[in-house]
Amino acid sequence: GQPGVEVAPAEPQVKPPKMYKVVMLNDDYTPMDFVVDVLRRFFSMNPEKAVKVMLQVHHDGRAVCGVYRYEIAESKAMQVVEYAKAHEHPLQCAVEAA
Ligand code: TYC
Repeated sequence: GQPGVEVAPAEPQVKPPKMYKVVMLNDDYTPMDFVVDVLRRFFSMNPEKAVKVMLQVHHDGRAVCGVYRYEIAESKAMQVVEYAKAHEHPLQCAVEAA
């Protein structure tokens, strides 16, 4: 370029982290009220949203509860399954690339 004019090197590209969905799965045994409690407790949903998502899982077999970075998604999924196990419910969730 122009003599004596320094051009700063391009900044390294800062890319957003890959995101992962926590997906709640239906089963025939976990009580609806318990699923609503889980959605409120672990995914900070208000009562209306929690009921809506619970019914979506009940009718469609699955629904996305939230999208997070990998470590957070895995941690939420594990906490939900452990909490359900502690209450003797078979509730399951899965982590999938968003
Ligand atoms: N299908 C369950 C019932 O009829 C309710 C349920 C909803 C279970 C969502 C799991 O992720 C779930 N009691």
